[in-house]
Amino acid sequence: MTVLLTIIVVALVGITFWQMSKILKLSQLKNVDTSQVANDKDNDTQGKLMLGFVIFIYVLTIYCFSAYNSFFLPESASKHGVEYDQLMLISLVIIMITQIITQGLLHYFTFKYRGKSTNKALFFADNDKLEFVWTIIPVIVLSALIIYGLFTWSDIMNIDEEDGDPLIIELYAYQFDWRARYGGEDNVLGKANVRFIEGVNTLGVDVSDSYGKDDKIVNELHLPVNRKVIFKMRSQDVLHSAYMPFFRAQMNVVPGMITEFSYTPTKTTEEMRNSEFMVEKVATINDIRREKSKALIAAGDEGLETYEFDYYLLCNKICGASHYNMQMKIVVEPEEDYNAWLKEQQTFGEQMSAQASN
Ligand SMILES: [Cu+2]
Repeated sequence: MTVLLTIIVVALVGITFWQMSKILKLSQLKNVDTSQVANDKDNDTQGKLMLGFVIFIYVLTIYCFSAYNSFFLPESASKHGVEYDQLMLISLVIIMITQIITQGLLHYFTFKYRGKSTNKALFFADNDKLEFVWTIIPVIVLSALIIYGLFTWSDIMNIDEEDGDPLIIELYAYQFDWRARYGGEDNVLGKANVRFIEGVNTLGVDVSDSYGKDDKIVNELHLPVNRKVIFKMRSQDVLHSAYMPFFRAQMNVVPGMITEFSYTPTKTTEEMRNSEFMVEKVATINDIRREKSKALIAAGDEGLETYEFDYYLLCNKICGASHYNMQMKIVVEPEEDYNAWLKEQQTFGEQMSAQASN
């Protein structure tokens, strides 16, 4: 009954507004300009709106840069990341300067030369010199940017396994977790295929391949600082993406093929934790957590733990329900610590014989 009454009331209010608008229209008929052609007043309003719009965009840009600059990533923790950041910065600065000037001019002139019935447009055919200038400048600037970008890209993407003594690690993705496989003593990964997955052999390592026996499969990625790492990526099920923002690294992980990415970490986890950027950031996060804990404890729940920074390998492709939680901790440490950690890990051969004896 209440619903029916509400509907009737809403309908009646609607009809009232409709009738009132008709009366208003009729009463104003003499003063309203119904012409489709813009008059001076229309042009004046549009001109002022254009100017207002560009000012709004500038203010918004300045606000966003100052309010959100704490969300920028800190200095890169990998060697190639420095090049990558420089390319990004140069492109961004050139684009920003160009767009600030051109958008400003575009909107200002729209305002300045807004239509007036007393004005007459100047007939202007063309100007070769002017056209030459505004064609050649973008050509030179864009070519320089593209060539610079191409060189940086091939520098980062060309993986040379012969160069130095790179560490070979397999990153294995599945819904919804990661595993890392180290080549063992020989630094050579045994062959693998998802068809071999059985029991403890969750990565499908080929048991008949002798290179696989000393491989080590772990769920925490440890990297020695300043040594080049080549990641060979494999997916068990769907498309994933290995994302390591602090190292400026991202690569799709595709079922049925091996994708590669390589970088040299230059900052240990400890160094990153002690950097000015991170100390400040962690302090802010912990302030927020402390405030939230107060509310939680008051409601009878447990408070939040104190946050400590760690590098993470994240999945950056929406791969299913628990995609948001698909992550693996990365520990970058001095060579000795890395060697000590690796020594403690069980080899694939040991895992298989443990399964057999069970
Ligand atoms: Cu994923």
